[in-house]
Amino acid sequence: MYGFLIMTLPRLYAILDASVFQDADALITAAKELAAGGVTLLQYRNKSGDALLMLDQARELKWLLGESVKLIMNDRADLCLAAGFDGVHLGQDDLSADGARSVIGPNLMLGVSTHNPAQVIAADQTSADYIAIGPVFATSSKANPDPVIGIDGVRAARLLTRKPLVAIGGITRANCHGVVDAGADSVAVISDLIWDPRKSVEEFLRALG
Ligand code: TZP
Ligand code: MG
Repeated sequence: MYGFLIMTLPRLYAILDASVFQDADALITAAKELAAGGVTLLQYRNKSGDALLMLDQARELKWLLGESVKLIMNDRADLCLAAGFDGVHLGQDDLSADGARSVIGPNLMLGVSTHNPAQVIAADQTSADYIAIGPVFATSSKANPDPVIGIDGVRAARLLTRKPLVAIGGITRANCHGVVDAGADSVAVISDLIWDPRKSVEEFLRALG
């Protein structure tokens, strides 16, 4: 978006982490339930390193949900394009934001994970469309997570960027309201959407409304 068009993110940003599910059927079932509950922004996260499997699952998600849900590929700009996704989400160890931008072009969505104020300031200078900050609370969904930043970390990040801010890490139906109060535009969630995804999404949307 290159600084002239600030997009609006939905309050809830669901993350479908392949490692949580026993098989592809379970993953696809969960994705459909998330969409049925009202999810409109969904990240596909698969840390297996199996690009063939990722592309296969991503294409199925696109075919099933592509009309109603914006789909974001974690880590891989190439697979974002190959699957016809709407954007890519990068960590600090992935391709740089501007490198990924040159792969995906000007129109697809680009997000960057940050974990401290210096990273927020750096990401703010890039062509990223949104900045994720976290972990806000303790999380067991990420290997070797950075230190927890707490609600105060969200507040600090809010002061450092005008880009849409996504809070992530340990966010639940019970604590999401406080995270948005601290300045997050959206909350990204893995674990608190796993059990009964449709009901969980509905409760998140009520809590965030
Ligand atoms: N990045 C920072 S925390 C996190 C990622 C991918 C995991 C979020 O998962 P959960 O289960 O919602 O804490
Ligand atoms: Mg990554």
